[in-house]
Amino acid sequence: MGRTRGFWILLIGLAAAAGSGACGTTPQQPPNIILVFSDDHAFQAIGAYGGRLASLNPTPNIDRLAREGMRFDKSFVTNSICAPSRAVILTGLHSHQNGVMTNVEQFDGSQVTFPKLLQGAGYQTAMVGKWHLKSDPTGFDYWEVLPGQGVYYNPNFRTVDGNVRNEGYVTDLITDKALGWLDRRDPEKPFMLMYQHKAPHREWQPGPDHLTTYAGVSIPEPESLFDDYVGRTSAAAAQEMEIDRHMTFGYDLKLWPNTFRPDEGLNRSVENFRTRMTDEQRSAWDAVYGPIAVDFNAANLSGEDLVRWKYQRYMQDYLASIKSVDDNMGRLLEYLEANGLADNTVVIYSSDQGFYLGEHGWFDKRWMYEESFRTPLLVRWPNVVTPGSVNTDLVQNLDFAETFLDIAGVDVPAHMQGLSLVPLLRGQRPANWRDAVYYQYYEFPGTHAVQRHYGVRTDRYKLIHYYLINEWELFDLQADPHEMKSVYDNPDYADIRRTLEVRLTDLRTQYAVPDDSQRR
Ligand code: SGN
Ligand code: CA
Repeated sequence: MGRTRGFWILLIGLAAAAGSGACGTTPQQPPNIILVFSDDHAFQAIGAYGGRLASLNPTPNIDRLAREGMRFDKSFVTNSICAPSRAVILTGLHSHQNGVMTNVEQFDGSQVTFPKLLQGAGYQTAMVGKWHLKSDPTGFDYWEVLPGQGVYYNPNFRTVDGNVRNEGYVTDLITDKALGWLDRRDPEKPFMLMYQHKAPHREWQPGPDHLTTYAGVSIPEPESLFDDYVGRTSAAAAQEMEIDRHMTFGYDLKLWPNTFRPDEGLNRSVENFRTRMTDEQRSAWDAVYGPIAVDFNAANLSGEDLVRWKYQRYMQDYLASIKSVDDNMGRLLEYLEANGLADNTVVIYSSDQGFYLGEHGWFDKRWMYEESFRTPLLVRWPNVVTPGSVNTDLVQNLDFAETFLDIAGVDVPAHMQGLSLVPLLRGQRPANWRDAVYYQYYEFPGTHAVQRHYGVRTDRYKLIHYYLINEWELFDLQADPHEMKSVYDNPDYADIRRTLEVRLTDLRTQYAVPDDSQRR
């Protein structure tokens, strides 16, 4: 399966002889690949995607990938949660095939993964940062990962030599390690680096450089901040991810001392992570958060005013955490330029899934609704991707493995279930490109109480089945882009509903999805 260095020399020689080197330049070796991957980074919080936050939340370095590469606007996950998304990316298989259906299962690292195949083809491979798959990473020459979710300040990292505490802020440390590995690698061989942030995952702790970046900034609210969940199934109202009822004061909003809601308990307290900080980090932190708690206690808010205040605090910390991700993207891009690597390195930015920034009154993810089903995808591939291009085809994280193998010129195993995005990156849409994507979420009962569901999305419609309670939703995304009113029972949509039901059954057959209706 693997390809040798001799293969590459032959391939490059043939390409040069055929005059097919991209834009007349012949790369020295197969492209390097860097996947810059963050955790819970909503497309709504990336400048290049526009939207209500774009003007006050510039992400200039991440946006460079869109300006110099391709922005995918219909990029989806197969299962909107962390470990499953990562397992899908490594294997090119849906969750029911790779065995990681929820955050609970351990990844079976003996499976075929794209890093192993690249390694076999002569690539140097590395995995740095959030991993979350429990078993030791396989298929990497070098790995250094956060245990579990990791922490923001002074995190431990797991390595082959054990678990080591590092001093500093996690986003900066992960970048230091990624750039350190690039420095140490063999420059004669191509590389593939998975550079994966913890940020901006809950509990959204800003780094020392951005503690005050959004202080006092008023963030626009989404229209559905006070959603009443009418017009959808019982699942929407039964979740536990509301800013109002489920976001905690001590832990999420970092009020300290946590006098407002002592019932949240110590493990829900900012005190937990303050103790891990150095004296210097803690005084900088307290100088910002101390007065916020004092003002909050004095304001004595309730009802909608309280929800609005929580939303602002949440967003200020979430966006500030992203600032460090963006700064560090700047460091990476500068490094590539300074080291002559920019032209022959494909840089991809994505996240394990999207996130709710107050839409439907929520934080977190899990749903097949757009905010969490969609995930950012930006790809810079100099001399191949047209700068500033935008793609609106249906693509998924299921496609990453095949895409990376294709970029490297490595054969794609027949059992993988995605599609290579390389033709789309070249601006050549295959005539038979997929017309629908399949989704399934399994973690129920579980954190945030989102019902199990599967569904199909086409360019315009989305059909969702909450199969344990046998309730259905159908959305016309053109008429109702925010998915506020299901038209499942609307007779005007009867034909569309039937067509989608057939398409859903076909997809379940195509992907060999087993019946999950009895699982509890
Ligand atoms: C933690 C968070 C949840 C989050 C899950 C999964 N709670 O349990 O809010 O949904 O992780 O996130 S917390 O109290 O620990 O912050 S995932 O990105 O890893 O899937
Ligand atoms: Ca996540």
